[in-house]
Amino acid sequence: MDKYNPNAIEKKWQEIWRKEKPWKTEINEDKKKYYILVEFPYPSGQGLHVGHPRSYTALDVVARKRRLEGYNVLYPMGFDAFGLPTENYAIKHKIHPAKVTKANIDNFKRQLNSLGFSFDWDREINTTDPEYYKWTQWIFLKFFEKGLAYKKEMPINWCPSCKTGLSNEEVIGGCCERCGGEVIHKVKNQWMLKITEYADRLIDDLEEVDYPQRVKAAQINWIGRSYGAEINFETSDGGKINVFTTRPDTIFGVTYLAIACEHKLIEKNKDKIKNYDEVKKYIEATLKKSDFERSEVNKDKTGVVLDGIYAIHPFTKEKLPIFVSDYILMSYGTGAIMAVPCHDDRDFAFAKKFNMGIKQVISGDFKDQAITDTEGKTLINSSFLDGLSVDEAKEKAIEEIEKIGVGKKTKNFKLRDWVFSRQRYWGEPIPLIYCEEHGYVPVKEEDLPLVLPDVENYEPTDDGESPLSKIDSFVNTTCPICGKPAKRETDTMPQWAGSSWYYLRYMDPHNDKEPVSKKAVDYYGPVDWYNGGMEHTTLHLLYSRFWHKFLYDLNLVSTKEPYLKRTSHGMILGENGEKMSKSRGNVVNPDEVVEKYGADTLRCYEMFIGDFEKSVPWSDSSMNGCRKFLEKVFNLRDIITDGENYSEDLEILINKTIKKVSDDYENLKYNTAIAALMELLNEFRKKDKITKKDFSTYLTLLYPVAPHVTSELFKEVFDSYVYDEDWPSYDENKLTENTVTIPVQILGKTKDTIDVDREINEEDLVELIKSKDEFKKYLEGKNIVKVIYIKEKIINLIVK
Ligand code: ANZ
Repeated sequence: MDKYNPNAIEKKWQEIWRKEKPWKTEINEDKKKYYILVEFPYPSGQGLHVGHPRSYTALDVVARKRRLEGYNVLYPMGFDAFGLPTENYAIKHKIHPAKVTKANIDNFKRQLNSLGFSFDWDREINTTDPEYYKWTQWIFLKFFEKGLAYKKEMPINWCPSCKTGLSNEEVIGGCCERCGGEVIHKVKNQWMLKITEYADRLIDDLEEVDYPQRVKAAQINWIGRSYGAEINFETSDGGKINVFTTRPDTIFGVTYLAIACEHKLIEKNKDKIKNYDEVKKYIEATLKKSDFERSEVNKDKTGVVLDGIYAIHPFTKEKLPIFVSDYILMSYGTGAIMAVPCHDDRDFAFAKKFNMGIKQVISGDFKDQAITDTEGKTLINSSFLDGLSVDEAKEKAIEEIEKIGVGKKTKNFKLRDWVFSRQRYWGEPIPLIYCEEHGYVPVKEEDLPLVLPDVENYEPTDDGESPLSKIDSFVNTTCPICGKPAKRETDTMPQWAGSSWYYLRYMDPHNDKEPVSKKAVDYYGPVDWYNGGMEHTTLHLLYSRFWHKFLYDLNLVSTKEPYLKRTSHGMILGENGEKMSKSRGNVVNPDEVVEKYGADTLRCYEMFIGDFEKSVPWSDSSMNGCRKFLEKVFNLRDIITDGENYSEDLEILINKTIKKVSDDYENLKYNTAIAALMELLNEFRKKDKITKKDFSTYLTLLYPVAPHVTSELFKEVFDSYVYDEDWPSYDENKLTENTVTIPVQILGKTKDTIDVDREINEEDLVELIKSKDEFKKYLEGKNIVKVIYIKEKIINLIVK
């Protein structure tokens, strides 16, 4: 008896798969397709993280199962390789980022292959490959053509240490997502993508897809659609302040107005504002802060009243003070608010500090806190709104506001347009040329890809311009329209660009005529199942849905949504329960795990350690448990017997296990599927035999999780490939035992139990009880006057 030797087995099978390409996918109209996608990795210098295989194994299980179910499965892999970490590493070590990327990808590929994933490597993509980013640039030019890419001078988030602009999404708590340094504001001319044009559809079409509720909610919140009103308040200087509110119902609770520092009213009234110097000082101090700091709810409220002007309430004609305050953002709504201290927390805090009036207009017990809960409340102190519910009052207030011509109903979004420029080297060059006469002109399609020039120096510049701006041979060109000297755009695209459409390229990766053919999209699209991290819920998922909808409008894809179903895995943490990181010294290296335990054990372990959607700490002892389990599977071949040897209970357990494993693999319950397989294994070992048929079924069920060892055993015993099998089916009628054990009561007291056929009727059951010695003594000479039988559960005989 030879011992389980995973290293030898795994190398052997990986070599077979590399040569025979059993996972290669081709369009086949006679077969139903199933497209399975996992988020492609960023090939960092650290190599594969043990967290990566959690997602990849889970969907590898699904991919392998689907193939046995007869589907034509597309399960591709690639690399999202542009971006800052590589560029920063390259700068530090003075190696070209392209070289760093190539080395990292080679290492990642080696590691992925050592885990035996069934990817179709013939479809591998790499976002930094000019053959790929040619089409990323092409799509950008479509945005430009349609007026959805535009240049705008705007304050951007600027990371002084990375020397680059960041999107709002990349600023976490006022700091750079990449380096953790503080982010400041800087005004720059930036390329923008008009994602806001798709805001409604990005919310409404979520109804069509199967995403976890928390993912949908995160997208909806991020887009932040709200309905409200814009209301004009006349000002004492004869002008107007237009405020945005989601609560027009509270119009009679207004006690002051507040405007953002950038609001144009201030400059306009320079001469009328008596304390202009004080106001100006306040504004200067505020502009240094980030939006994040300014809008923090709990922070101490600050502001300055505009002394010398006031606003007039549109209904009561009351005079209302106007403040400038940092909690009003210029980028949201109209940059001005009507403050209702009694029903808004921030206004309440502000009013307390500045001694403003507080007017209650929504019913409820008002104490030392704003009443923000509107559930079941009605309007008070509000003239024509009195007695209405909040929803009714919103409608009625808007009606009246529109009637007297001081405002209108509006829809507002929190979502901003997407800052699409980066002043960095390692990204897709934006393919535009600036001509004095013709403005921005697209690079001709036949001149794409616009390849990143090979340069010596790709360090960012201190003035915030892209390193490309220093390369004269790149910058100086001619206008595609008039042929006169012109200059190239030198900004590059953000890291999110390449991943916004990669799932389409996998369908047709070698197409040199278009990003993807309609034929391929119609066959493979949309993605049936997409798994990825929760951290990509608001960024990547939103961006790629936006690009997809844009391509849908261009009739390049046929469905509104790119992904039918989305799931998310929890993270794998260090053994101490903290995030794995180099600095904590708790990183587990998958190479060492594969070396020590084998890839099948690692796969099994990653699927077994707990609820797939929750984070779990790494555990060496569970690794050992999984390894022991596979050893026992390996040794099953020593107890194979010819012929049938069924006991009813084993047959039922097998059918039950097939059902459970089949269902669990579909529902992210990999851990309980494996537990069921462990239980069945123990049953075979107890019996000390397993039939060939059961052995085949068992290996097939385990194959998606542990493909190497099951392929080996299957080939040895049946001389064929386990992956040529059909997925096992079960017999509906054999899921439960036919015999049940029923307690028998006489006059309500349990005397003993009886084993009977599940389907026995009451009459036969009573006869059977009467015939049994253990009950005879209670029944002799007595009459059964009543029988209470609860099917399969209990029987009670009433005797006299
Ligand atoms: C009056 C009011 C009364 C408000 C009330 C709220 C509660 P959401 O719901 O998040 O969209 N607001 C409007 N523009 C603002 C800006 N530029 N900066 C800071 N705050 C702004 O928020 C909408 C509410 O936020 C608006 O409705 C406005 O305050 C405030 F009981 O108007 B509300």
